[in-house]
Amino acid sequence: MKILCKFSSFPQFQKISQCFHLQSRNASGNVKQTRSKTSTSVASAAHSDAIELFGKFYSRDDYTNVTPKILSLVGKSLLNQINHPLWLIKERIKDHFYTHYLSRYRNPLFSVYDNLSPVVSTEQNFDSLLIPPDHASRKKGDNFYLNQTNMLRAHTSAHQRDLIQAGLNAFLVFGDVYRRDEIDKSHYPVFHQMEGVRLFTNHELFANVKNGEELDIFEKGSRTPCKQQSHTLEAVKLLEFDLKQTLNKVMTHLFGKGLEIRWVDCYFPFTHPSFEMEIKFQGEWLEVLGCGIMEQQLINSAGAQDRIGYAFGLGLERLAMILFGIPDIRLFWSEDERFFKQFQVTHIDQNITFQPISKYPPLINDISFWIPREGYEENDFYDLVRNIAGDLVEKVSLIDQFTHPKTEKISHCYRITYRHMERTLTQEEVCSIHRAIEKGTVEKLGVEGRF
Ligand code: FA5
Ligand code: MG
Repeated sequence: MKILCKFSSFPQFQKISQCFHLQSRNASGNVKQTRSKTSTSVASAAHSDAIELFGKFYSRDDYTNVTPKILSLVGKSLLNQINHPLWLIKERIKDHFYTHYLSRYRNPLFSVYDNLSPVVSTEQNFDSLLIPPDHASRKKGDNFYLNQTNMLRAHTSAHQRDLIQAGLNAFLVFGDVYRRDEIDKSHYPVFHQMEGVRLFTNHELFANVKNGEELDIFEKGSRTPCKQQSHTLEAVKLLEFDLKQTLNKVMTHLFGKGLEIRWVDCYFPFTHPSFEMEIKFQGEWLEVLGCGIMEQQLINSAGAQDRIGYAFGLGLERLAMILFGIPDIRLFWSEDERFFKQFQVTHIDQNITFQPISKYPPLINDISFWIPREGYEENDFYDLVRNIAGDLVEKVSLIDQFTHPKTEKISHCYRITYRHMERTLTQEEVCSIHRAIEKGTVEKLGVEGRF
């Protein structure tokens, strides 16, 4: 394993604790320790005008929209809890990269980070990736901001530029990421991603190609102060091939052969071309990762202008759900022993046959209201529901909306499915939660109830 001591003087790297997984398993994949207790919260709201996270204070402003519920999940570090399914999938992916990708000196090619702080600047999360200032992905409605300049990372891509700048050519970053999103069995406001980046020099890219020494990664003479260097077609094609092959191999390592996958063209502002991989799961195509050839301007801004490369971001819950047959994304946050016991392995490659904890019956309640003429965001409602009902909510869906022909007021009707993962809910319990949601929508979102 590569340990990045040379970067320890950089403040942003001080939280790296690579020793954790050294203790957790030896080189042949045998697991030595048992699962540690869930860590306590690292957030404190002691200061009402500031949020404290990992011992630092962030003053609130009109951008602050992070909720107490979300803050209570920061620092849970599911990825580092031995025998958690996300830890297991991380270990299997690391093992694959450590075994199959070696440097000239037979060291692992990819350096691995799994403890970078999820608190990043908006500059890291967006600007460092050349995401334009007015891009939709910056919306307050989609992200958890601590204040105008700091946020909980929305993706592990937030670390790309810094790690390239620190001198790395190949790395993997595992981390928790935070998004205000819809609520259903495959979406949760906190989930986990693995970022991968690999850069190549001219020589490295074409080393195994016939007459490779005659090929170039950059078009000749095309770099001017106004125009960035452009890639040659052969370089892009080779990179795309290597990228897709690398990711196909990860999937074969995790799932074996016979998995149904497909590649879909898509768009990310910081990669071109870009792709997503989808896997057939329970009869539907589920997107599991995004990837692409990195924009040269991004690589240049990190001081690696002699190299080109690609990046990828995997959704770890989605992979674990498919691999172990976990039916609902909320289960990853369960503290139920019956869930964890099933992932206790003595070797990371041990087969797991997950027995779903029997599903308890759902209770369904609808809520309708007139939305205010301005300033209403659907994600505000989803957050409110999550804050009040927590993990008792399985799904919230907008089932009806209409505009009153005379007043032009808009009405929304949402269906809330309540279900406890570990027991049957009573009608009274759900009723009182539902009433609290009704009250909250009126008080906090300024809607006019139709209850
Ligand atoms: C991204 O986050 C890009 N940063 C990925 C990337 C990296 C592209 C490097 C190019 C280069 P996206 O929003 O699609 O992309 O998320 C990546 C994966 O995270 C998805 O494919 C999905 O598997 C998972 N994911 C996204 N949203 C959620 C969610 N709310 N809950 C669980 N998993 C999610
Ligand atoms: Mg995507």
